[in-house]
Amino acid sequence: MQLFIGNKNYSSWSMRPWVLLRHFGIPFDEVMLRFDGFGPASRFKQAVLAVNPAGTVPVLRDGALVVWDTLAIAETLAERFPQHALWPRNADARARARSLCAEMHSGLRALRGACPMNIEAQLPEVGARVLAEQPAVAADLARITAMWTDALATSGGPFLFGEFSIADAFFAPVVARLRSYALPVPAVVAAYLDAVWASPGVAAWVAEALAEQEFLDFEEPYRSGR
Ligand SMILES: N[C@@H](CCC(=O)N[C@@H](CS)C(=O)NCC(=O)O)C(=O)O
Repeated sequence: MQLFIGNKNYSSWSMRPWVLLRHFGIPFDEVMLRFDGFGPASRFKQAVLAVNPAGTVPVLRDGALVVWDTLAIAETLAERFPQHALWPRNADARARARSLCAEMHSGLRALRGACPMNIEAQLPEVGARVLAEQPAVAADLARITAMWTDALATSGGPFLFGEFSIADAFFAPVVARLRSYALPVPAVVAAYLDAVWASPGVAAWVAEALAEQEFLDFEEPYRSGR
């Protein structure tokens, strides 16, 4: 199995399936398609289009089978590796976990737009400013806090549904954003951020993201250099 991904410091969608595979110890080969732009002439776009007609990472390839889009990849992995509880084993918890992932996948756009993932960056003043100036970002933060607080209260933690699952992998890039932009969260959510950051798949991704040391200006609305 090959997983095609983008730069670890920036590629929030790539992070999700990579973290999931690493957390559960599922073997795979990583293929890094470094971002050099997203235009049709970029090396990244040409390389990714050769694998995935949708032109995005992540992509899972196994022989002739190509699966793209994080939700489809997560579902495929859950089906292929039933020995691991990628989704919660309990049916109600699984349905709630799917709802959280679907909301993440299609929503929370204001936060995603204003606070792009940038694992190595520390931008607390930007976080304070966007929170004060953009009510939609504050609304997304309130929604995330409510979702997580509710799931953690029901499961008892330390992860959203007790043990680490696809839901935590889906929100790992949000955890990275809340940390980088120092967005304020209640204590129960702060403990969840720490649990996710310390979990093995996420910690491995973060270590490799920090080692990249590559500055991509088109991914950097707030910094002019490292
Ligand atoms: N809905 C897709 C989104 C994937 C996506 O947007 N990936 C970004 C990298 S994080 C990308 O490949 N962008 C290339 C482009 O926008 O042209 C998924 O869930 O996989």
